Parts: sequence; C-alpha cells; structure tokens
Amino acid sequence: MSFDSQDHPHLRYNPLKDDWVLVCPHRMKRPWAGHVEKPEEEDIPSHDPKNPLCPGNTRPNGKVNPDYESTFLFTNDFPALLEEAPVPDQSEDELFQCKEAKGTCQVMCFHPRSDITLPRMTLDEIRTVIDKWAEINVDLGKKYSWVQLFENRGAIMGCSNPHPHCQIWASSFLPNEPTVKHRTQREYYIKHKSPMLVDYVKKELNKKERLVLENEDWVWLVPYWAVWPYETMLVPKTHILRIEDLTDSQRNSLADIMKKLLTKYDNLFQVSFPYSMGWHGAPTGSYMEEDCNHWQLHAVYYPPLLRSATVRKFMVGYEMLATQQRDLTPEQAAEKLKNLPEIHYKDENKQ
Ligand code: H2U
Repeated sequence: MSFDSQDHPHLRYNPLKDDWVLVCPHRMKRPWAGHVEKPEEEDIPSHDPKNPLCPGNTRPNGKVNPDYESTFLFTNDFPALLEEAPVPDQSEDELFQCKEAKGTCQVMCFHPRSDITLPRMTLDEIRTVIDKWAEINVDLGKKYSWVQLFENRGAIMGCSNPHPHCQIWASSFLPNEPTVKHRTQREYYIKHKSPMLVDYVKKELNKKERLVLENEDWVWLVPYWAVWPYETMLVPKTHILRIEDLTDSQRNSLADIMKKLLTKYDNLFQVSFPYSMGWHGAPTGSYMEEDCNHWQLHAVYYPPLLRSATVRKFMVGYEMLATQQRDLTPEQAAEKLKNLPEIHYKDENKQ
C-alpha cells in the first residue's frame, strides 16, 4: 500500500515552533458521542447599558467610557502585568529560577456597537482597527520587548464580553512562543540567507494545496503544520518585520482579506466563529537596535470548532501528554474554507 497523506497517519514538522503534529485523517470517520457546546449567543443588543465596554457606560471601577464613535483604547482595569513591580531575588538553584516580569495590558474596542463583529464592519472601519494596531505596536514597542496584540472571540475561547474588542499585553520579556520563533527563524535565515516565512509563502503559492484566499499583498492559508482543525495563518507576500511597516495599500488589502476570511469563518458553521488570533512580528524594545531581518510578520488564527458550531476540538489526553494531534488534514480544511461564500450569512438577504 502506498502512502496517502489524506488517509494515513503521519507526523508533520512545524519549522516555526520546532515541533511536530500527528495527523490522523482516517479518524475523521469516527462517530462523535462527546461533549456538545452551547451555541454562541447570537442576539446581542447594539448597546447594553450594563456592558462596561459600550460607549458612555461606567465601568465597575467607576471610570466612564467616552461616547466613542470608532475604536476605543484603554488600560485594562484588571491587568495581568504591572508597569512597576518589585524585582524578585535571584536564586542560585537551577531548579527554582525566577525573573522579573513588567508590562502593561490594554483593551481596544473595535466599534461602538456590540452587535457588529469584524467581518461585518466596513473596510474603512477594519482599516481603522489596523492603523490602531500599528500605532499601539509603535507606542508600547518603544518601552517593551514584546507587544502581543490578540483577540479572543466567543465564550468558548474564554472571551468575557461579546462587545467586539481585542487585548494588548506588552511585556519587558520575550514570551515563550516568540522566543522559539525568534530562534527558529534566525537559524533558518543564517542557513538560507532568506526569511523562513517568505520562502514558505512562495512555496505554498506554487503548491496551491493549502491556500484559502490571496490578494495582491496577502496570503491566507492553512499551514502545513496546523494543529487546530481550522487553524490558519495570514502572511504578507513581501518581507515585513512589524505591523507598523505595512504600507497604506498593504493596510487596505489587509482590511479586504480580513473581512473575507472572517466572513468565511462565520459561514463555515453559520455562527459567529470563535477563535484566538494574534499578530507575531519582530520583537520591539531593545530588539529594535538588533538585526531582526529573519522575522516575517504574520497573524495566526486558532479556532477550536471541529465538526459544527457545538462540537469543539479538545487539546487534552495525548495532546497534553505526548504530541498535538489532528484528524482533518490541513488540505481538507483549506478546501472547505476556500469553497465557502464571501458574503456573510447574516447579510445574504441584503444582496
Ligand atoms: P476578553 O478579551 O477575554 O473578553 O477580556 C476582556 C478584557 O477586558 C479583560 O482582560 C477587561 C478584562 O480585564 N475589562 C476591563 O478592563 N474593564 C472592565 O470594566 C471590563 C473588562
């Protein structure tokens, strides 16, 4: 019997994270008798007087939100990282190492209305969010080594509030994921004299097996090494280190591809598709003085849903104890996403 990647179990290497994923396509045939999620709440009011993220409302700590009409950025009232914190004592014991962790956490509302998500915003409104992301990266990047822009969407991903928003955690240290990506991309760059993800995107554009969408500046694909069922990566076609380096036209084309990709995600199971997403680009702070040409800016989307709006993938058991594993192949996921309409299911009747 000859090997078929769409049928036979195999391991795939993730060169960015320097780890492996186990792909088991034959398991897609198994019946599901496990946990079923509650469907996401769909009828969200456009303004809820009790929601602390809505314009004009008073937050539990007494601060009053302005009557914002576009985006709204504020310092998280319950920040995980603090700008000033006592420095821990250094331990000589290699088994009990501890380091200082300083930083700041912010929240950015994307839109004044709670019932509008990114895919249903206008291109101009999405562009405003992109410009704001770039501004934040510059601003916090002056002081901090890593500025993590991320969005948790949906209660299933631990998102505490349905109002469209993202979070920003900026830290004095390079967190684990970027530390590994910093190393792997640098090693690749030294060996090949070219950035890993620039080469990877060129190869994916030739292969065409995992592409979902592309425009003049951007490629949206399911990575060869994806772990989550519908995990995707959004990468510019040219070499870009940080989000603020995107040109005016690259920002417009980013708004365009984001609207389409997020619409496809929502159309997959006809639900506001939950995910955690975030941007990874060259580190900031003191790294701005260093050569970071091995980095390529990219966004990653990690959605938990597997078979329907209510059946999610759990990263437990074998994944926690041994190796991350998936059933649906990245090629099957890409094909499914590619064939979905680019008109949002909630806007279908408006056409
Ligand atoms: P999620 O992205 O997980 O929904 O988190 C929303 C953040 O908003 C959360 O970190 C902050 C929470 O601390 N928040 C405030 O800063 N003030 C509030 O009044 C409500 C929520």
